[in-house]
Amino acid sequence: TSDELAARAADSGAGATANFRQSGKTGSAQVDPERVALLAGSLIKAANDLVREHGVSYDEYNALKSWLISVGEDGEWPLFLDVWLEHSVEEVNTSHRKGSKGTIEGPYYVPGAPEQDSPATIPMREDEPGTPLVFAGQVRDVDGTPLSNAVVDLWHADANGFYSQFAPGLDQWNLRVRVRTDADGRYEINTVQPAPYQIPTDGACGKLIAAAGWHAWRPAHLHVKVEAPDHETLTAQLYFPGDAHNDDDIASAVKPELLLDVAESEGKNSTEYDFVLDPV
Ligand code: MBD
Ligand code: FE
Repeated sequence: TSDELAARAADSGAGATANFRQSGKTGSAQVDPERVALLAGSLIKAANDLVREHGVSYDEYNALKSWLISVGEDGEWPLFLDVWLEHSVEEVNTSHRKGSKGTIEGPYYVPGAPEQDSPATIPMREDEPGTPLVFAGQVRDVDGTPLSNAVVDLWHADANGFYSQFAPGLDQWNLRVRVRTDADGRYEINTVQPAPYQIPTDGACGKLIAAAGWHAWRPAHLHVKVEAPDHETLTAQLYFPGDAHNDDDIASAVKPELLLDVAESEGKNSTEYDFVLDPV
């Protein structure tokens, strides 16, 4: 029903906003005033140039004003920014790396998931829907040394496309885990296949998508943060071959290096993916 959809958009938006406020990333006071003047000035100039270039009408200006107000009311600033801007921020800030490619974090990471040694089974419901998936591989330094003291922090949507803590009715750490690599730097995690993710359609972002005639989908993905002492933390997402949205992700966060190679056998999927971390 539309009530259920409304509850979902409100839940995930408010949840993502509260999650960001708690995250310790809200240090805007630390940005150098010269950079604020440069960046805010550039953004304002770009918007004014656009008004002149496209001859923006008062109806369009008021539609923009109304929509921007609703983005905040719906709690969707984290969603909006992570979908339409974070990919460039990620690109600019990881271009020096020699190790594995990463991609955006998105709005639904929560630190502090339960820790397990490898091989591990992610917290899930007894009747968790979806095809079982074994996600395994090795974590190494750029010189090839296996990293035995690394952690693979994995989080993903369930087979209905919902993230725990951002949709009602799911345990706090459902499909969220931190797995320590073994003596050979290897990890193995038993989980289930995530579903493709659709941006909530009834919030401000969904209304923009509908008004522009775009689609609201991200391809199915696993999120990871791979951490090891004295190494840069790698934030990545891994995608499944054949997904209809690998080529037109609304969040522009797919890279060819992030496509998994998945083997299927007796109704179970398995995949191997190695991570290479840059030294700090
Ligand atoms: C997601 O699951 C996600 O990963 C991003 C980047 C944006 C919205 C939902
Ligand atoms: Fe996601």
